[in-house]
Amino acid sequence: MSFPKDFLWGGAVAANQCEGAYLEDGKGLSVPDMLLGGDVNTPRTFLPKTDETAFYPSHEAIDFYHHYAEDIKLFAEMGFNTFRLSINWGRIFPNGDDEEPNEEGLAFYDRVFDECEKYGIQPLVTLCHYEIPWAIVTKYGGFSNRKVIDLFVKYAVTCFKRYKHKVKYWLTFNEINIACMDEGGIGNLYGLGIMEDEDINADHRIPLTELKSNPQRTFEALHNEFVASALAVKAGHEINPDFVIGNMIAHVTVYPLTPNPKDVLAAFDEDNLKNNFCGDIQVRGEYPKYIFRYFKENGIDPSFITEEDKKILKEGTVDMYTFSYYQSGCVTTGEDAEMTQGNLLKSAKNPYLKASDWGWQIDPDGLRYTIDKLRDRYPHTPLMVVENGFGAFDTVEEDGSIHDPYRIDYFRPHIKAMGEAIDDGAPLIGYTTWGPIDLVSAGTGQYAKRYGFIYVDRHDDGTGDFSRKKKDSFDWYKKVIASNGEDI
Ligand code: BGP
Repeated sequence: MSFPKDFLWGGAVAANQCEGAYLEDGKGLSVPDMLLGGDVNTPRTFLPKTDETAFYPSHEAIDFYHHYAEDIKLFAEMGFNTFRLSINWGRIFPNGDDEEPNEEGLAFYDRVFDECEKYGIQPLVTLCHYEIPWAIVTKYGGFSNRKVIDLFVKYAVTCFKRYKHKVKYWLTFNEINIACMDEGGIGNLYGLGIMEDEDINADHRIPLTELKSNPQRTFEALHNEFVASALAVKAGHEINPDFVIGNMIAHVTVYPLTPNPKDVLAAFDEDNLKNNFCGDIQVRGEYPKYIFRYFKENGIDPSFITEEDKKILKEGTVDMYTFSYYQSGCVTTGEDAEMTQGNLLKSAKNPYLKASDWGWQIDPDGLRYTIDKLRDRYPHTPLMVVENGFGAFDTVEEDGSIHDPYRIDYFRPHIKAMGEAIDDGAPLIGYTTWGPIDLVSAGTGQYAKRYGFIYVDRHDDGTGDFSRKKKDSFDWYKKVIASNGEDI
């Protein structure tokens, strides 16, 4: 098992899940600022700003905005040479369509990148990690409006120019394929900034999984996002030819539940729609043929793909393919299969796998299978796993220690699987675990679903003093990085 010498090791966070300070220094509201927390069985809910007493987890999150120096120091102690974070779009353009960017927002990320530089940590920056400014949702209808392409490109160019000498690695949209997953309107809102008027104007809580959606609007908006991403990639390369700009796909690996050829075909189709479609466009620069059958069978008129857009997609292909991997799922055409929860996707339960408390099926072999498949699909494109991790309840012992062997048990075989994939010839260049420090869950809005090597004293009832503590897994990951993946 041999990780390359210059392998990127680190962790990943998103601004809305860690920063807090949701209106500080000129920031405007972004989508997650409108969402309440749920629990292990209940998804996050949308509540228009009518209830001042409600608890919105992103408003304070883990207060990274004021703790970033302490946190980056801890990451450096673990040996990170990369740190994936997102810029909160609403810090830079509070209303999405402001003439001038917000200087205080820009200055915050200067401070963060300078702190990384102090320790030789390369930032890997996501431009949009579910953080579309709320005003873009209400005023423009999110990416269903072509004007938002220009707003995004202006934002991207502002960041590229400002941080040209501080950031080399960029990602355009986090999990762009969330729009193709079937959890109600959650993908529309998080990924595309679309919410139907009836939901925006509701006077009661709406679970994210019950938001309304309209497939024609979804795929048109997703197309606009592909165009925005491609234009940003092109502009980025003009600003600094050394930039490495990637896409980001939520990879929910699927298997047929049985050897019934009908299940095999159903899994193949699902893999194409949910995992491959967006990556194929962003890596190869054109719509794959299989999607037109799906469009036809689902009454989606593809006339939104113009000749000019096709040219833009070709000119804005990505330099690397990055993805999140947490679990796998099964697909079946049978009707009586037991279903399980998952990251964005409900799927049939795999009898060979265990699952987390949230029903996410644990499958390290699936990671090797996925990387090997991507190696063959995109033979000339470097790959990076930019999210992988285990959400769990943690307990703080009386002496302040936190024993989390279950987290190490999750990571160990996943890291091993990456090593095997590298031995199989995969061009894997880096790995950032999800949530190296506890943060707010994207799916449930919980604090109790903890991912970190670093514990944060903050709880779902709004208590806690935000202090940080190392868990047992902290020293374990430090050792893994120090040995370049040998000592696991
Ligand atoms: C991915 C998101 C992350 C992150 C992760 C874990 O889909 O990109 O933002 O949160 O999933 O999901 P959750 O927070 O719901 O446990």
